[in-house]
Amino acid sequence: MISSSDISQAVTQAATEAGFELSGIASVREEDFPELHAFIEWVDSGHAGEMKYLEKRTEDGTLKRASAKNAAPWVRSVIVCGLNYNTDKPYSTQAHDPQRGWISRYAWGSKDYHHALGRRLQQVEAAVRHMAAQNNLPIETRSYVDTGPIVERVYARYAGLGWIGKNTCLIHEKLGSFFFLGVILTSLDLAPALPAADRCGSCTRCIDACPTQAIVAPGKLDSRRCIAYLTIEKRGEIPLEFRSQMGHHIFGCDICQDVCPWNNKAGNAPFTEAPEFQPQPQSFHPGLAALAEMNEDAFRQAFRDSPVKRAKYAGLKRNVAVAMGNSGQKEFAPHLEKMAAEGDAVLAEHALWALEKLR
Ligand code: B12
Ligand code: SF4
Ligand code: SF4
Repeated sequence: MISSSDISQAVTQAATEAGFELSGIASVREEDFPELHAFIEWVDSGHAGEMKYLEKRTEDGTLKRASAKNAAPWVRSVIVCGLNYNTDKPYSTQAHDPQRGWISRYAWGSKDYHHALGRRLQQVEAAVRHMAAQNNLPIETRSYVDTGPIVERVYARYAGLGWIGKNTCLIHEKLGSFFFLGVILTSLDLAPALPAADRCGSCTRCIDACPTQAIVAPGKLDSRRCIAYLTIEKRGEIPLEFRSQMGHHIFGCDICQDVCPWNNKAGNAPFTEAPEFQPQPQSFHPGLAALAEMNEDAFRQAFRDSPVKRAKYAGLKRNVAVAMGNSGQKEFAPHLEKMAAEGDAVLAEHALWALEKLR
């Protein structure tokens, strides 16, 4: 009879073979996870903004994400895997070319991370199912990369992959925080890992560096103020109070990770060799003028397999207009005038704001 620790070891081996740098197992003793209670308070305080999918409820009115059992009543353990996406390119805090916009580090690759992780997670899932079959163990599994109602960082913490930093990112003491998470829910009762110790200490660099004061308390982020939310998730108008602070950001934001000592220590934040995450020219620090001139077909073509498509054509153009306004480059005026005349009322309003700012 195979033991729970044999299975845990086999999971680690399968995850390593699939290319994951990190893996671990969390229990679903969620009554012991205070972060899930914090999630409920977070939603109730309105911090999710327009991301209504985070607020979905079960029939009895509880938040779906408050427990993995709402997604799969049979779940006994959660396997969590981490995949490094860091590459050998500067941080946003080191890039100052006013002609260019900043796309967040996680979106530079040739493939969307859902695809890159999903493919590897399926490999781990197949290995676990195979092992269960060989040992006549009945098994159910289901894997998610952002695609299920699971607060992934909480399970990652209890699976020992790292601690949740004051910037709310999961941090590993060697890998830093530039890695994605994927989870496999399983009906097997596996031995859980020990959670990693919190190593933020007295540091507050992320809180101090956030341009929009979105980290309202350690480990608590008000999405409505976060540039990642404003540039990716928010449709329609970006509130005026945040536009100037958005700087050169046109998709996502890395500042609270770029300043984190765990991504800056010598020997930390190693580079990935995964082919899917190697930076593509259209995504790494792209020229703003070329993006302003892009039509919808060119946008679809350039970002077909990239996370950038989530912002949609209208959203990216809107963000480009704001970055142009913040650039101080008067030569962008003709591009902005053209955007103001494209027939999209939201884009026109942002382009006019930018023209005014440049004047
Ligand atoms: C919604 C979402 C967002 C939103 C909200 C982010 C947020 N911090 O809540 C927005 C659009 C802003 C966003 C931005 C980003 N995201 Co995002 N996002 C998600 C998503 C889909 C859900 C997260 C969620 O439930 N948020 C709600 C909050 C409450 O949960 P949480 O942040 O996990 O917070 C827990 C801790 O803060 C904890 N906690 C920790 N310490 C403490 C201390 C105290 C005292 C208390 C009370 C609580 C507490 O309590 C919370 C749980 O209740 C997850 C995928 C998933 N299904 O989990 C990806 C995910 C979190 N995102 C990810 C990434 C990569 C990003 C960006 C880096 C992308 C970018 N560069 O633009 C930024 C990072 C910004 C940041 N500082 O978090 C990765 C994170 C990987 C990692 N190493 O941490 C995830 C896991 C996706 C993935 N599968 O890899 N994201
Ligand atoms: S991602 Fe940017 S805007 Fe959001 S909390 Fe971090 S530094 Fe602030
Ligand atoms: S910058 Fe400092 S406080 Fe913020 S997550 Fe990193 S170590 Fe923690």
